[in-house]
Amino acid sequence: MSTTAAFRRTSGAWRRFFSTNNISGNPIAYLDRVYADTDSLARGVLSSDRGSLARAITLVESTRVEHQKLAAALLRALQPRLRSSTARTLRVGVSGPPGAGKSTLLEALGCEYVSRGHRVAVLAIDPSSASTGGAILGDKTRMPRLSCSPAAFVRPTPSRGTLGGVARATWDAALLCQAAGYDRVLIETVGVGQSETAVADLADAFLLVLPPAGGDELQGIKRGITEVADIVAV
Ligand SMILES: Nc1nc2c(ncn2[C@@H]2O[C@H](COP(=O)(O)OP(=O)(O)O)[C@@H](O)[C@H]2O)c(=O)[nH]1
Ligand SMILES: [Mg+2]
Repeated sequence: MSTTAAFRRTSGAWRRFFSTNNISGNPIAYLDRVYADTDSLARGVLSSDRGSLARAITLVESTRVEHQKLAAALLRALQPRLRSSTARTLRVGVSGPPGAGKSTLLEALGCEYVSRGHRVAVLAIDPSSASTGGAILGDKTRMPRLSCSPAAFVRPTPSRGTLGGVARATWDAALLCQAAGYDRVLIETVGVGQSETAVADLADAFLLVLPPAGGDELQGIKRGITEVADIVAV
């Protein structure tokens, strides 16, 4: 279904959305402009426009088939920038059980990177509720200073039931941040157990955050998530 057809199907709700959010012009044209014109979206991402980056991430996260085609076209358009920026971009994956202090640590790490002149993107993946499908996307509230920094972009993302602690589109979202000129991409997973190591595959460095008093020395040398960690923070 095209964007326009989708709009017509749900036009009542969308019309209310456009009128209450004061978006002028033809709403159908607005939707087409935002999501179908991948060229201008790509230009927005390349010029580090936050709004364009946010919309581009929404596009790659979408499960609709036509959005996935547009997302692929968008990433193709960004290829030259991605090739030239890979060497200076560092992706750090951060994992650990819920409440271990991942978001708090990322706030400190991100602010330190910003003070050293880096541009920092944080992709914080929040658990989606198994019963309602919703997510509270609360990690951003743990990063009050970083969220307000002009050199940082903090994006909470619902996990939507993907296992391994990362969302399906996290890899693409990290590439978009890289294309937008963020040279430090920090990925916080949903709180994971012992064997969810997916984020280690998509990051250059994997930081495991563990709460203290989690067991003896044997716990530390058990196979699983500790095995793939580059750094363990307690
Ligand atoms: N005592 C103590 N509390 C911490 C530390 N780091 C984080 N916390 C607290 O632990 C709670 C969970 O932190 P959060 O960063 O949201 O954990 P996450 O779920 O792993 O992202 C919060 O109330 C933090 O204030 C720490 O180093 N020491
Ligand atoms: Mg967190």
